Amino acid sequence: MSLKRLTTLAVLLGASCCASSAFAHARLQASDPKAGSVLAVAPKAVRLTFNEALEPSFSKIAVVDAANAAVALKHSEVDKADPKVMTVALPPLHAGQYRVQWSAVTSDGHRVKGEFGFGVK
Ligand SMILES: [Cu+2]
Repeated sequence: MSLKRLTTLAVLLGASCCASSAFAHARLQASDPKAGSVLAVAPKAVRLTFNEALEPSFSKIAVVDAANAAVALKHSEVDKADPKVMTVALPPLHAGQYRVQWSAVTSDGHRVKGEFGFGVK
């Protein structure tokens, strides 16, 4: 069996192992602003909705601008009433491109990271 095939098999096995477990990895299901959106009015917050309840102490949102400089943010908050939702307030944003970089831990304890962009006109 080739190395490539072995790797593919390992990936498939890994995927089926986690998909069938009671707890799933954090997976982003919706965001505000939406990925790839260009907004006429700068958003006042980033709101992310996940597939599972988040562990607040291990989950956070960061935002960087087009020069990859971090936008100064307060702590991200996991919604107490709906722990699948994490938000962070934004300062007034200039026109430009931004990237939201999130990391999230759900009850299975795995850290998952992701990012997406949005623009402000
Ligand atoms: Cu997992």
